[in-house]
Amino acid sequence: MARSRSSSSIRWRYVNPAYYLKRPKRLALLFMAFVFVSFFVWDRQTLVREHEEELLKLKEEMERLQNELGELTQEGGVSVKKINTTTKRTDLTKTDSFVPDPIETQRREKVKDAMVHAWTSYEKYAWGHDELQPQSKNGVDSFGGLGATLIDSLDTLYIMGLDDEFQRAKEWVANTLDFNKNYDASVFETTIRVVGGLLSAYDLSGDNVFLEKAKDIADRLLPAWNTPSGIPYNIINLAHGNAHNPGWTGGDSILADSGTEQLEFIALSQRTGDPKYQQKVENVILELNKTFPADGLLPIYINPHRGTASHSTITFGAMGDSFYEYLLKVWIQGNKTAEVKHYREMWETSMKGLLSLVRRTAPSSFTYISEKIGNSLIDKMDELACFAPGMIALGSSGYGPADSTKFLNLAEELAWTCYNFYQSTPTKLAGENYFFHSGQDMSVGTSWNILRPETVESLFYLWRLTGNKTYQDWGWNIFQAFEKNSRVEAGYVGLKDVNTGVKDNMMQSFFLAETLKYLYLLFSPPSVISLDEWVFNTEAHPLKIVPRLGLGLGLGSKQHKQPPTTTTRLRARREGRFGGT
Ligand code: DMJ
Repeated sequence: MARSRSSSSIRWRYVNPAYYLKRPKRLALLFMAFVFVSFFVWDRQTLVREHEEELLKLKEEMERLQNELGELTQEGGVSVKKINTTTKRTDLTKTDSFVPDPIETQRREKVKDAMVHAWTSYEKYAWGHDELQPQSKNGVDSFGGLGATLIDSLDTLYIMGLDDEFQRAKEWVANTLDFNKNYDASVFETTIRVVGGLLSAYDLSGDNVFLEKAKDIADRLLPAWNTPSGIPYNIINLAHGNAHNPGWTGGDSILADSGTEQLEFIALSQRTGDPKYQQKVENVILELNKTFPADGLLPIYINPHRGTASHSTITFGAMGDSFYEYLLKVWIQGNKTAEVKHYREMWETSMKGLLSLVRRTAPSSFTYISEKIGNSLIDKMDELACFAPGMIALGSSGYGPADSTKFLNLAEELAWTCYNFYQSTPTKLAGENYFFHSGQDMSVGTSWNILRPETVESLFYLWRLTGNKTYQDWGWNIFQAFEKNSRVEAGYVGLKDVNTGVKDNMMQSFFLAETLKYLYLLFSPPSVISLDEWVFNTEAHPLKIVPRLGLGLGLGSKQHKQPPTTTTRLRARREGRFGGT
């Protein structure tokens, strides 16, 4: 009995703390064993949890890859991925931390009223036609009867929140729009207004009908690029696909008409997954790059057989303008990666050439961009070239600090000149072009005004990129001049003469697509169509910036890290100079 009691007490002594207090070595051993076991158990649990997370991730990755596999298209040996840009409507009501300014709000509403007036007049008198003639109250088909004003207006209606109007326009696109027209269409005009307008409506609304229609019309335009050099013919029959150049160019293609389809066709390839559109238009730039001059200035006529420039005018105005604009914007659309580096390089070369055309007037020292034939400069500037201040400002952030400031300053000086094209006339509306005679500052040449957007476009960019509200005030003054001189009972008209104010009978579709849109955005928060997320085509149709479809067409192939976005770099400048907005 005594023995059994003693063996049980021996067994239990190990759980008695007093036993260990007297034996510190054993206590230490016991502690180490405890730590080891705890760590082992904790480590196992962590591993299991990590494996579970890893498995979940792998499962998600597998699902994503399976989805992508379904979307992969094989064409011409090139694997391409359709990029899903619009799974839902774009929400334009997010305005971040923007504090609404009552004056801006009031001005924005006035511009919206103008759009309602223009649109309802078009709906009433010219529905489905290309353009409205407001004085005679009828429609005309200046672009082959493709509903140019209607398509040009889709995104403006959407951005302004005119939802019922947008719906009615969409129904027309879905049910009535027919591109099978025996009509010789301008490849350029049809691309920037119709392909651009439809793609923008698709990006904003996510409605597939717009993408299908964009593909339909682009397929009809594509044979225009089947030339020996790949530089397109500028006119094509929409029903039969016969392409040619206008007689008055002597068989040549026009620079702007040939180099202003890149944004739209690249966007179409991204959204359909079909590389053929992108290939055609990117090849044009590669071809022009082969003989690109040292000053980056191309004459306005290009021979489509040889792919080289013919002796003709060099200008940032009519027939040259948007070629330079698209060099910069394709670089932005391509996320500024190595694959699109040659676009930026070509653009920077052209900007050196632009600097060589810059002159100043006397006595007021207005900065302007002259034109050139051979070695002779011509002291003339089109209002059309007033897109350049906006373009230069947009591209300025891609330079180092010194050049960035230099180009932004140039953009601001040019915008001042363009604003004065308006301010210097009795109607306060700009003429079509200006001459700069010695000692006389500026004088109107061709004196009509057809509701063009270029100056307000530049004011929009400069306001967005500098935060200087002066640009809003200038835009407001121009808007008021349109209201005073161009608003009539059934829409808006141009002026035959900005000196007399005599009216014409045409509401250009770009007034709704561009002029009113840029004015509306000039008085909207910068997050509405942010320049970090969208790029505007030359008809002011915003296209969403999405990952580039790699076709290996670029001169460089390696992707590099994306540089800071335009607005992030310039926001810092804006906060320094103007105390933030
Ligand atoms: C528009 O169709 C486009 O902006 C084009 O690039 C130039 N001309 C008109 C507006 O003036």
